[in-house]
Amino acid sequence: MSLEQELGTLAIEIATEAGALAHARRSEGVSIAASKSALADIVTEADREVEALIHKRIAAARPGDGFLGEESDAEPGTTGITWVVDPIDGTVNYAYGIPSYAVSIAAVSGDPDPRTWTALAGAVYAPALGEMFHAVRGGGAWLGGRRIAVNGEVNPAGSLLATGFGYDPASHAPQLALLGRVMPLARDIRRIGAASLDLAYVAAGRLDGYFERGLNPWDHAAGVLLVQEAGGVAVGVPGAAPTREMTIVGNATLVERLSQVLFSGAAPEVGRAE
Ligand code: LIP
Repeated sequence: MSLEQELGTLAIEIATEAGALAHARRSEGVSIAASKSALADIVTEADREVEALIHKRIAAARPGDGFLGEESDAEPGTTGITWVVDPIDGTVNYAYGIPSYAVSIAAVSGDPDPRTWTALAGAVYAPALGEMFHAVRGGGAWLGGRRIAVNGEVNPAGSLLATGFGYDPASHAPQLALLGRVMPLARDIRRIGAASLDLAYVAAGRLDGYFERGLNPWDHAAGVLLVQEAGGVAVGVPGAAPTREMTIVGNATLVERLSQVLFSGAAPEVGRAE
């Protein structure tokens, strides 16, 4: 078994157990533990409990690996592998009882920096929806046992795009301005509320494209690998990998058009992308 396959199998196993815990806690009732960067940026007791479980399982299986989780301090490793974890992505959905939330687990090599790391394996598991998206580098992207792929064409009717907004109210006006620039390329917009699922849905062809500013590394680490292994393209600011500054994914043509609009500000011709 290759290293990628070993990491991928472990990611699926742990995401399955962690997702079951999150789902169980949801059914018991969710308590908000604290707010973080803004009043709307909440963490639940379940977020912390699920991340602790994931951390424990990874440390037992692969002592020496690094850990970068949303709810705990970064832990450098000694093996060159770091696990990048969002225990419950879509926390606000989770708190409100909306089923669009997921456990996102990725294993990366190199420095734990999204500008330079190489993602080797990833799993995005939505327990309330019973869907496990997974990929290992070079092994394609999968939904359970079914191979998935991005939509390879730009639809003349326009693209079904997803995006998201930050927790800080001050970020909303500029993010809405970006959305206004993008609308001429879109047939419609979806705001699912969990970046890992937005990315998984692009990989599965359920969305044509997705862009968002302000994502944390754990929001996109696994989902970007899914998109790449599904034949898609993932970029950040022009010439760079996805980071907090920007994440844009889809087929190559759509990503190029989105990047032009988002960074040049030039609105495309009104009407639909050809
Ligand atoms: C969320 C992302 C979502 C974004 C939210 C938040 P969390 O992550 O998945 O796409 O719009 O602002 O960052 O906080 O639920 O782990």
